[in-house]
Amino acid sequence: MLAKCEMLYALLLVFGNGVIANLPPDLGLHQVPSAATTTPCNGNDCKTTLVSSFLELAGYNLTWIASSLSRCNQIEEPNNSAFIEVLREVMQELKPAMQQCQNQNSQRDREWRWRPRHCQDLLAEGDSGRGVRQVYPFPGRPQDGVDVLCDHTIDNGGWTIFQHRTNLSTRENFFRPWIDYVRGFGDMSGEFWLGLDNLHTITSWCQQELRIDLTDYEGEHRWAKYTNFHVGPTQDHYRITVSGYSGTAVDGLAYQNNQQFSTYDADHDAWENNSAQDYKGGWWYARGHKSNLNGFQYEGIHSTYADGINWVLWKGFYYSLMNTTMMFRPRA
Ligand SMILES: [Ca+2]
Repeated sequence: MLAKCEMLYALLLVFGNGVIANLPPDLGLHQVPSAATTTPCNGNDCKTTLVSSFLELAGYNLTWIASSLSRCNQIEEPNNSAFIEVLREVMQELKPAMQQCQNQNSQRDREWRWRPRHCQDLLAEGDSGRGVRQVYPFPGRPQDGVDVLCDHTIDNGGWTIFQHRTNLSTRENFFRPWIDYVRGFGDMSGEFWLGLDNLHTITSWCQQELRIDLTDYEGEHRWAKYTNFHVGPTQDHYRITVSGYSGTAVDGLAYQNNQQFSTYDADHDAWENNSAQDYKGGWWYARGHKSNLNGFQYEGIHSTYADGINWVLWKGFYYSLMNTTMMFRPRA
């Protein structure tokens, strides 16, 4: 067993002077993760930080590292011929702890990769069709799953559907309070809203694209696609960021872009009135809307102003659509 000071000093020399590349490969120092070895390094504090992070990685506890470092800063430099031998012994001592650490990391990686984060992960694993699947979208919580509706039939698949309206006989009430829109509601075999908390979590992984499909009561279908879609955190009332439109439906979300989400009991719109109350839905209202896909399910033409399932730039304020689907996937 090497003296603590000898070991620490050898490591300080290696990391502090950046000499890893010139050392024999059998020492095993190339296995040290890059974060501990590539930081530009000048001065004793920096050397100490690198050695600390390496020893912590190898399984030594922080108290041991701190007390050893404080007692070992006066040591004499060993002569060059002995240095490699000292280092070889150091690495022999550290290797089992490093190996254990690496095994734990790769086990975690395997479990994480095995669990899909979203529908596109499932598609990559060979999933097909359309249906309810379980995904694990929470970083650092690989055990917590969420049911989502995946679609692999539209536009190359990999979509996570978060909103669906349809004229099936059993219709869902979308004129709901804040807490329902946060948690989600409905039935994925019919009409539903996935929930703002999940929307925020899953759209925060990386850049997402959004697709919206719309059908009217005459059977005409239109679509809108956006290359950038994000839903902000609860503290920002799930603010929407959406841009990069293409499609056939005309851009019905440009007017709602950068707005917070509102419901009749949580008014975060940009208007002195309460849009969610007036337009009977939950949405990213501004001073009103140019789209209202969570509005009341009138069937086609309605006489009341702007409170149906409206996509205004296509059908106006007095026409409620038959089917809507809103879905997202990581941008390729
Ligand atoms: Ca208001």
